[in-house]
Amino acid sequence: MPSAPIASPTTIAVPDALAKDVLLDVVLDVVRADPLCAETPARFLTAPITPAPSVYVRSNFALPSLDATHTIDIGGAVRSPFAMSLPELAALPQRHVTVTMECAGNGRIGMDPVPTGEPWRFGAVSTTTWSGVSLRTLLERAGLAPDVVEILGFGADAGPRDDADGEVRFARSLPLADAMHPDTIVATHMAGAPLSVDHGAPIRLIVPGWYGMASVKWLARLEAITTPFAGYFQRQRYVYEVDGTVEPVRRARVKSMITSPLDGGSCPRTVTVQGWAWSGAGAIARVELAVNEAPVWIEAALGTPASAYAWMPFEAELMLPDAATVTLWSRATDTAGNTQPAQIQWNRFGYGNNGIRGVVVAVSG
Ligand SMILES: Nc1nc2c(c(=O)[nH]1)N[C@H]1C(S)=C(S)[C@@H](COP(=O)(O)O)O[C@H]1N2
Ligand SMILES: [Mo]
Repeated sequence: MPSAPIASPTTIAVPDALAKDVLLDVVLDVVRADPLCAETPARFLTAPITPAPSVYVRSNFALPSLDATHTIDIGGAVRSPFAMSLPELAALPQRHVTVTMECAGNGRIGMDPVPTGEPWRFGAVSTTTWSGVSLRTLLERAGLAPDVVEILGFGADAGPRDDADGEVRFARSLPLADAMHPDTIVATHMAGAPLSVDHGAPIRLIVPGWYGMASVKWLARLEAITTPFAGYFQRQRYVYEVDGTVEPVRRARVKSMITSPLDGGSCPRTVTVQGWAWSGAGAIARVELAVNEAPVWIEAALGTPASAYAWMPFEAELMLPDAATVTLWSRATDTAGNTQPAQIQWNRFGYGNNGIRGVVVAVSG
């Protein structure tokens, strides 16, 4: 039987502290060192598939160290609860999904005033291929009770929080329909290699289309539940809180990002502007570009995304005005009819900033 060994240390997790910092600075922009929260640097965001060492990392607590004997428990409102080992998972049919995953806090720094939380700029988004077993396969084997409404995933990580009593475990629930989608997977591999510790070794959930918090890392237990989960990371964090009303963060809002020319870089007056657009609510229908404050939006050409869950490439050749610097704007619309807003509604924890963003470039020649 094929086994799924734990990842050997990647460039992210080298033993020597100094070497780790040096390597990290090359492949990731570190937002917080411990636990690691780090963005994909802008120069790596031009690639359709993000180089594996530069896939962004977001961890709330100290990393649990799980070994190859780790098993996950599947239980709750099911006919036959069971535990599953890594070799058992590896023996089941494998599914590969190429996914653009974005942290709900990506772009928090662009909000005014900047809410509390990790000061993410614009690189907490990456695209890579995850491999594992459809969550559905495990749920069908367990036999769900007819009144199950959500599937709850527990991570093996926990820690104290300022606004909660005792230790809080990372746990998130998914509506049954999303949990049963064949492309929602219990993943053991990223970019063809066993998961690194930072990305949730040895097992994590991957939920295409949802902001990253749904993709529980270091998966320890799956529980079928008959009433909606109301835990800390479901009702106190990863919620849009506006004037005391709270709405859970779910699928990724429609968004776009100009990757070339680079924000803060330079380009000639005739320039091909390129970037990515994505949405958790459907495919991308349109991307438009604008220069400075001009009220004219120019339709960009769309390319072919790496998968139905991966960002859509766009590009347009523009003739820029004769000015020292210009601001380039992009605005995406998805097939569900959602368009990026000029101004997003501020929310307490700074999630879901999909407001139209301008990149500033110096014009040469
Ligand atoms: N157990 C656990 N799972 C977790 C988290 C965490 O802190 N603990 N962070 C979540 C968040 S907020 C995001 S954006 C993604 C990031 O996944 P990555 O670090 O592999 O990019 O993991 C999610 N899964
Ligand atoms: Mo996140």
